[in-house]
Amino acid sequence: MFQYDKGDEMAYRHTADVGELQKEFIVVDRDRDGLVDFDEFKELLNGLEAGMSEEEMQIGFREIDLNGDGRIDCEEFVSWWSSD
Ligand SMILES: [Ca+2]
Ligand SMILES: [Ca+2]
Repeated sequence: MFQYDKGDEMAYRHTADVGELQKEFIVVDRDRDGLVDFDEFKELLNGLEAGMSEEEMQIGFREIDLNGDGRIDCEEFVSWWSSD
């Protein structure tokens, strides 16, 4: 699973607390239905200027969408963010 071999990375994990991530999730979830769909995910990445192609974004979206229902819920978002 996680490899705690880098000190800096570990410190970062501790600063990213779940409350902050839930706030971030609400910002990303623009229509407030409690789920982030692919369009909302795309807007997030475009806002971050991640410079990813549509295809790369789809691959990333599928990686985060652990239960494969085509939408990212808060739990999936938090576990993605904390494992990055
Ligand atoms: Ca939504
Ligand atoms: Ca999901």
